[in-house]
Amino acid sequence: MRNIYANTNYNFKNQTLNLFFLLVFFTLNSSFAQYCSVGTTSSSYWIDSFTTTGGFTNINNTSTYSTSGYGDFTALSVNQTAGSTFNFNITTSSGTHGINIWIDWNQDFDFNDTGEDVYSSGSYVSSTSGTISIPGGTSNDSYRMRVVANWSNTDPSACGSTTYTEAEDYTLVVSAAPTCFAPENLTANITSNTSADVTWSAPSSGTTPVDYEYIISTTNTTPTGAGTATTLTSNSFTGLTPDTTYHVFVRSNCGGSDYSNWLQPLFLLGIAHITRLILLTGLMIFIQQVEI
Ligand SMILES: [Ca+2]
Ligand SMILES: [Ca+2]
Repeated sequence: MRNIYANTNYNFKNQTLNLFFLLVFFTLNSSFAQYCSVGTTSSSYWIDSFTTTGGFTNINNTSTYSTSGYGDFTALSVNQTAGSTFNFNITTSSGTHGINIWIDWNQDFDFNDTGEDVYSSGSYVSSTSGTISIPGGTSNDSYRMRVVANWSNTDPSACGSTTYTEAEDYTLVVSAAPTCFAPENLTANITSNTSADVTWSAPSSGTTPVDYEYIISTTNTTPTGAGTATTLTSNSFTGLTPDTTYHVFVRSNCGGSDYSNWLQPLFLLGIAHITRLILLTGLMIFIQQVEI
């Protein structure tokens, strides 16, 4: 009997040890699980812009060439419910590209599974747009979306380093429909080199807002706090610094602590140049670049 107890004890210890190593393995494995790298050996071609419409929150990202051909824009997200769709538009730097988009629906850190190749241009395009469907039953969660454009391949891969490629990663957030929607039609009118008027319109869906909040910033970071409240659907910003990029964020306040997401920044105040003819005394005419 002693031997049996001894063996039982030994087996128990052995199984505990195995379980320990199994847990360590899975912990390490999940810690290091990551998406395959993708990029390029050439900086000649890239994705200029990736925008979405039709989501509760949309992406509006203009970018140039990303270092090594990979742009991590996963902080930017398009938000929509399962069983619905959103639209995308892509423009490229120059020439024509083959373009593919993937979404890692089963969240296993690859883009190989059935249905994960959500868009393929199938041919060379300089810009393209389309509609992506979120399968019904998709769990509310965040999903990796990868966009790859290749100047010399009509069917670029999601992984690996290839010539004339740029890849950009974004996030798709699948969630229940909100009740408070962001304002729409955010537009900016630059009125001088230190001022601009920004207007928006009430959301066409959801609860009618009590008022709106806005924040003006020189960084492209979504606000975490409250903004300046207004019942108007416009605001004039003055005292701005010339030659500076500004981002304006606007959200709806539907009352009862029900706020919309911040509308993605759409407004850049830079310098616009016009050519002004200056007629001096005599017959001399100068051409001067003037900032407005
Ligand atoms: Ca880019
Ligand atoms: Ca997958």
